Amino acid sequence: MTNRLLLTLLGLLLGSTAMALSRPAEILITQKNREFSVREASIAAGGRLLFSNDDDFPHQISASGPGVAISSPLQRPGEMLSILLPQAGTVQIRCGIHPRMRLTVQVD
Ligand SMILES: [Cu+2]
Repeated sequence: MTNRLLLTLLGLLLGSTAMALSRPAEILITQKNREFSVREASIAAGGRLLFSNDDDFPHQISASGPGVAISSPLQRPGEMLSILLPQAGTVQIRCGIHPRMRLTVQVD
């Protein structure tokens, strides 16, 4: 193997590692006026989504995707909810009370 090829492979390896590290491990998402603060998010595998309820009525979050199948209890105003996303893939989040509240999370 030539030195140039080795350097190229090393560069690719470091580049992909840097990309993986740039994914956040935790994202805070607020719920206000029957909306999630974002409709799309990217997070590292093993990361956590934190949901605040900033409305004055309850929400109820469900999450489905690789390694996650959650239907939360009623989340009352002011309560926080934490959801672990253990595996890479696409996770769909929605509110069981307000069907228009949807969020797609890419886990890498
Ligand atoms: Cu809701």
